[in-house]
Amino acid sequence: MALRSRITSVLGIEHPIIQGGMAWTATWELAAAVSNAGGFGVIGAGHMPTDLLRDQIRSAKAATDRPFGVNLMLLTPHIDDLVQMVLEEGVAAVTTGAGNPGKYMPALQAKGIKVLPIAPSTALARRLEQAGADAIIGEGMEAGGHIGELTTMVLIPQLVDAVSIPVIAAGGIADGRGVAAAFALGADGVQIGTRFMCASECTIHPAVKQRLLKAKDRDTVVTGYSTGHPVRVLKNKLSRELEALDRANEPEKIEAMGAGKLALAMRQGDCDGGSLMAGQCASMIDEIMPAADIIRELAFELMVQRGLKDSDEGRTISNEEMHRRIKTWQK
Ligand code: TUI
Repeated sequence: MALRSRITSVLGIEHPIIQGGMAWTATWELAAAVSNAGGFGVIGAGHMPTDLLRDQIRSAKAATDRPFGVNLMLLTPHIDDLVQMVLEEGVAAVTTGAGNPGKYMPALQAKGIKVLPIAPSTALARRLEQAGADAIIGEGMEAGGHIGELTTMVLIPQLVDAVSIPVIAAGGIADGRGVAAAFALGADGVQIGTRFMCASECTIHPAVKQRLLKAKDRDTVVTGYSTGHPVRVLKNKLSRELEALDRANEPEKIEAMGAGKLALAMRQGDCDGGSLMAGQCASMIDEIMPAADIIRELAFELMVQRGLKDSDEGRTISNEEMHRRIKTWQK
């Protein structure tokens, strides 16, 4: 069962599901598994050295014939080198976070690389559309890691009204109900991060996966507001220390204390001293399963939510047809 939308055509994928390109978390193993299952796998570059990201891209290419992408975190100091290397290696698409990728867009697109920037506001989305973005990923503040101010529920419909390119909804989506809700808000697809942290193929430390499985609804907190780069994490010893520094308005100390802490959690499994970046929907995850099963489950739940039967339309239905049916039901 698959739902076609504008984004499945743009990216050449089966399901309108993009995997979040999480730094120190979304390595080639996860990206290849998601792409092999018909979604869009994304390697998270974060602060990764250029040669390591090059190796990651080559490993993903060896593991899948399907399209996959790279997420570039624009705050990283060697971003120009990373872009240059991505231009040399080639990937199907680049997603970007934490800034405006406008100046890199012409070169990437000249190589046939689609650009899908993450935008937390309508103003930035409009600028990115004018700069030629292929789609916009609207990320609500339910998401993990570095976040904007608006919730997914409020951001997505406004983005859909503000731009005419496809909008991907991100932040707080962990199951088929969330995917269906994103489509109801007018999105053409979803980006899912936290749920894929609990994919079998995700290479983060097993201790972090166990923390995610144990998380309850109020177990995340946003730290670092005083730095201008607020970050959502699972509550732990580090987050409490960072909160105290936030209250004391000590942004430099927060930056210093946060350095290297994401890798400490994700790679070494330090769940007290490390930064456990994760979205609010961590509490909705109760099982570690292969990425292909996650995608199958999301696609099935989406179809159930939308009242489709397996036999409908040769098991595939377009977004336009879905909207036509919804209108028919309403009459
Ligand atoms: O980028 C993310 N999530 C991230 S990046 C990251 S690594 C990091 N670590 C410490 C501090 C900062 C980052 C962990 N999680 N999500 C996408 C996202 N992009 N969220 C918010 C934004 C964003 C913010 C401002 C995008 C564009 C933007 O533009 C400002 C402007 O107008 O240039």
